[in-house]
Amino acid sequence: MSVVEYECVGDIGLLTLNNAPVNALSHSLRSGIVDALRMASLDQSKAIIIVGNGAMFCAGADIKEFSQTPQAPSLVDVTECIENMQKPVIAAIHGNALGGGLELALACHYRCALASAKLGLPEVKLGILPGAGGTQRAPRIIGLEHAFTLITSGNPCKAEKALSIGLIDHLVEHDQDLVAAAQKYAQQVLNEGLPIRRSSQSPIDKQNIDSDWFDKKRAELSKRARGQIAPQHIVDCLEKALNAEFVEGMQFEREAFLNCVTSEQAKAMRHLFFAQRLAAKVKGVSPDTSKRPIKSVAIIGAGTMGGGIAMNFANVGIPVTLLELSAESLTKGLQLIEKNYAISVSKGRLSESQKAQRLALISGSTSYQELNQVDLVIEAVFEDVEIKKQVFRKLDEVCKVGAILATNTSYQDVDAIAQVTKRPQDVIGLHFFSPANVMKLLEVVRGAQTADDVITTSMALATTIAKIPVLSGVCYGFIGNRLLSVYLRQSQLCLLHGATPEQVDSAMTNWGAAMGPLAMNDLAGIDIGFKARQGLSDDKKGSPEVYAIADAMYHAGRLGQKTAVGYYRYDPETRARINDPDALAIIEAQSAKFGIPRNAQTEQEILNRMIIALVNEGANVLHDGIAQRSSDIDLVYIFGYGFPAYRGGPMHYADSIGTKKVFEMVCDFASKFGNTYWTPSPLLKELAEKNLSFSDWDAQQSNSK
Ligand code: T1G
Repeated sequence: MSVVEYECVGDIGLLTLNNAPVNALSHSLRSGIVDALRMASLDQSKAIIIVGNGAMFCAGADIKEFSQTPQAPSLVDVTECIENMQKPVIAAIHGNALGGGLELALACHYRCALASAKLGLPEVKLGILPGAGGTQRAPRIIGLEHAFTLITSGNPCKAEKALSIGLIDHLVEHDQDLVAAAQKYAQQVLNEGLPIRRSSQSPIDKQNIDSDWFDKKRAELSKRARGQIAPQHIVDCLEKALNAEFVEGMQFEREAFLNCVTSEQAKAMRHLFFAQRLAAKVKGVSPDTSKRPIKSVAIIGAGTMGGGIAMNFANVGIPVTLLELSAESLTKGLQLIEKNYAISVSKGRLSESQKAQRLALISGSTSYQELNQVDLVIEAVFEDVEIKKQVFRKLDEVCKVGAILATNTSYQDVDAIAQVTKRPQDVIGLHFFSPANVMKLLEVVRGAQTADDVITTSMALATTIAKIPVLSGVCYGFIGNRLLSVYLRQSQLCLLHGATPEQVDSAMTNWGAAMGPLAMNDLAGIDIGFKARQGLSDDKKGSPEVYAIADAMYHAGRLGQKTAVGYYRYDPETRARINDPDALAIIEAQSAKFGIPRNAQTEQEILNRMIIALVNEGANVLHDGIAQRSSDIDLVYIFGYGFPAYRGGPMHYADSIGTKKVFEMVCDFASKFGNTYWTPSPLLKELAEKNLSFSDWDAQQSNSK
């Protein structure tokens, strides 16, 4: 079956894109389109429709070809070929028209779409920009303001919105046959003698575009997309579109595109694109493994986490029962959920009726008996393993055969929890991140006896509730928190050795992290970390100086934002973070107490201590078989811990430095600070010696299965 099919039906030519699964514009598809258009230009057709076969119109350029030598015809050639046709060309869109797929449609003279279709230019999420005329045609069709939003957000817009901003010309109702409707629309274009409308020749509406419009947009993006290069290039391209001829604008866009696509940022974001698709695959478990139906869910504990978790299921139409010990705490929990939905309504992200629909799916209970028919239970009670075991004994008594029993623990031993039930094969960890209704990451923790269908059901369910699933084995803190503990430890040791809180945090935020470790501690509450450490065995706690500063903050009543003082002082009005000499005094006192000299540290050294420690522990997590692949660890840190996507995650960042260099850095730190906390991971050592990268290791592992 060829990737392009063309037939002339009456006087309408029908060109079908046929490159499953997403009609990615590979070289063969681009060539096929040009050949078919050449055919159409010579046959008796009076108009041509371009439509996609399968799930969607077109998902854009073939991302897999980015690292290959470009082959003609390019996508720009294809769009020129379409626009220069002497017969009206109409795009008939269903499913997704994204990136180059939408650029293809923008080169068409008219566009119609099914009401369920989505249209977008998501290139910025790959660290690039639309490279086939999107930055030049979009502003000519929908104006600069809408083009700016569409291209810099990268988020798709629904067909109805697309019609309202002029991105499409004709909406086809859900229940209609798209091709038939498009043929009828094409006939209407012909009958009404509508012109061949070439968007490259349309002027850009300058209304409301005052002289500093572009600079205002640049300033807005330097906040919203801090550290990213592509968004700034996009504004440059839009400015060129306004101030230059189309051909010159296309040339400018081409150069900007090439600049971005070869950048480290684009490589990092492409890595994440494919990492997300890989993460859902579980080694050793056949993708055909059956899945248990999840039509109803119960959450034990209506606290902040329980409420947020419940919202994820109600958001996708799955009824949820929230269980609490008392009616009072249940009411509190339900009120918090209502408040969260009300905030979404106030921000225009949700309609009142959607809010009502979702709240109607969330019910409360104080009786375990009422959970005897649910398909999945997620325990989200206080982080104490004995309390969790009590809950699981109860669930084991009341839940139906085949129900999945999950724990939202962030650290505890899932196997120990499973052991208190007579059905450990039905027990799994589903570790959500706070706020659970917002954070995209879901660590799926497979226990030693967790059944394959429980794993595949949980991985698929994560996608259903719009989460990114990452599979983890059982160890203290799983993937994310196990690495976090070595990262936070280094942040404390940097303070002891002479850094200030601001130096530690800005090392991470200047690297692109949303927040530094100490500001994060102040936000989460220094008491949380302190109490968690009390439950740790000495070997996990580490030597007394490691958390001496954090403990001193706790004992000084400096718990962070909740007490307006922690590693920083917080302005009572604005909550602005202020450097606090009192905090520094506490830090210096602990250095003195342990006889540790305070020396100046460069920002790079502070950054390296935290990131390289995290990478080294990442290698241990791979070596111990806790994580399936290094790209999974990258997803955990991007979608669970606010690491910058344009760095690709800690393991990808390590590959950009080179495992040999990373190994040497670990050894240097060991010689400088001792190897208590700087023992090179055996896997890191092996990769360095063999001059292999972590992604080489991933590939080897996936080939060895
Ligand atoms: N290129 C290559 N492969 C792609 C692809 C693409 N554009 N899109 C998807 N795939 C693969 C994907 O890896 C997976 O493979 C399979 O298709 C199904 O995808 C010049 C330069 C369309 C919303 O950013 O957002 O155009 O894992 O599991 O959940 O301006 O895929 O099965 O082997 O994601 O239903 C811009 C990217 C490109 C859209 C469907 N386009 N794709 O989601 O399926 S840059 C994008 C998506 C560009 C021009 C520039 C999603 C989807 P495998 P999937 P899905």
